[in-house]
Amino acid sequence: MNHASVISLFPSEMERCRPNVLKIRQCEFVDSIFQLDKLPRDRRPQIAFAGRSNVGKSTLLNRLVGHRKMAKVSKSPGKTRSLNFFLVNERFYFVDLPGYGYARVSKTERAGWGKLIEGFLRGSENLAGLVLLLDCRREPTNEDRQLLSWLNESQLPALIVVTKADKLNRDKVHRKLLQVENELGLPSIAFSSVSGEGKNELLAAIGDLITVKPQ
Ligand SMILES: Nc1nc2c(ncn2[C@@H]2O[C@H](COP(=O)(O)OP(=O)(O)O)[C@@H](O)[C@H]2O)c(=O)[nH]1
Ligand SMILES: [Mg+2]
Repeated sequence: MNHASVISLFPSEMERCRPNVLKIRQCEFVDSIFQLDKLPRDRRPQIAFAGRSNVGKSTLLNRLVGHRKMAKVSKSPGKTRSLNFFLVNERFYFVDLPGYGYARVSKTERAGWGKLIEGFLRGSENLAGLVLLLDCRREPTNEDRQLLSWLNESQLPALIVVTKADKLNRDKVHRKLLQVENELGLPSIAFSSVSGEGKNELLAAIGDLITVKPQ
């Protein structure tokens, strides 16, 4: 049985096998970056979160850190176009990347974000991995695949979070996880910010990403 099926059938069993679930004690907004030369200079590892707009990224981040402050910052005017850095437990950063896939954004603006995200995923020395969010009812887009290919050049790990898992029955969610794993070749976790499903699993996976980052 592969990873995805274990998770979706026996989440509590899985969580018992992962005693090192990361506990988020503290999370503070540090900076919004519009240019790559302004990245934080310290060596603490960074975990990036990406996904098309409306995928549930703000809601997931709130759920992970346990309060609303984080996504409030990320939603404030101007900061939806920047890389937003949050220091967690004074130990590592969560980096909230701009959502993509908006029809209303101009081509020029989109190209600008693309460059920023591409530069970051290809070049950030302290990036430890990417969490890519996909809506359980949608297919991965070209932009989703593009992000993964930029990251791949740096040979950094990524994992997929299939969001809004409460919108489908268990069987369909399970099939979606398998489909995503097959298509993208990455581990996937089902997540619902309504039920809290997947939260501990995701925290454990993030804990692994931070720990395995070579120095
Ligand atoms: N049912 C359900 N709705 C969700 C979930 N996560 C987010 N949403 C809803 O999806 C919409 C977009 O969420 P948001 O977090 O703002 O998406 P973002 O644009 O990726 O930051 C909002 O109406 C949320 O309430 C979830 O796990 N389950
Ligand atoms: Mg958002």
